[in-house]
Amino acid sequence: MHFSVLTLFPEMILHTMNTSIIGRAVERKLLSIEAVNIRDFAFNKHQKVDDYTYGGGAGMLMQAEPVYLAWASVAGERKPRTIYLTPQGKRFDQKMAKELALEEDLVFLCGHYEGIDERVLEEIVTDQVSIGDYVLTGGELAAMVMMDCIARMVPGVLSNSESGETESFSDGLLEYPQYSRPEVWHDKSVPPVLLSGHHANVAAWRREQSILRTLKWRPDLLRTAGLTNKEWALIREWKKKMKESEEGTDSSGGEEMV
Ligand code: 6GU
Repeated sequence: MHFSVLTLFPEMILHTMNTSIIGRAVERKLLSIEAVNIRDFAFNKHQKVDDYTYGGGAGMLMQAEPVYLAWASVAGERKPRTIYLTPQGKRFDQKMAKELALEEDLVFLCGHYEGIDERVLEEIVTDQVSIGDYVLTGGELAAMVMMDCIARMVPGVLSNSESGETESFSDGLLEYPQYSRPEVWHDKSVPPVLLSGHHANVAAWRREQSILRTLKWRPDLLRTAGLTNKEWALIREWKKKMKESEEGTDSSGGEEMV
């Protein structure tokens, strides 16, 4: 898989993406990442890439021509999937990542200032994407979030032990808590079921913990998580207990909820 990033800060991309698991994948040639400096395509005296907006208003806009030429330098004859990172875009999620991971080539366009001249976006951009409802100073961090997420789906990028099968969202639920040695740390013990060696009980406990966490932190995910009737009944019971402990009417003090 090949990523091209059109940016005013290529070193920000290269430095980060050549680190850790993604860096290892680049070294092993499962992945290649190219950062193209848009400023190299500003053929004016001061290599200026921005200008005032027509119609007035605060802030500067990235101009169409250098963005277009930077894109043309990587696009060649093909028209690769070209993603513009913007808070106005469609929200990025695991499903979109899965779909984009099927592409051979992806181009990421990172804007700065108040954005980019609309005319060049119309000509080169196939997808406008946002990584969440907040505003960043530029598209680079958002592009790197997307690349990290997409790259880990490329076969061979993750080792078996890093494989994503049981992680959050693969079954539509948040991940269960995990523990490693020592067995007791800061007076906190590992939940006994995990030491029991009873695989079915461990699996049942983990599933229950996943559902409980999802109920607490991301209840919006429950509806589409494919829960059984028994699990929905459990949720109703937990909710009742949570409500009781909030109201202070629970004699047990809600201890078993934690
Ligand atoms: Cl994709 N870009 C910028 N600049 N800000 C964002 C974003 C993207 N997603 C959320 N905030």
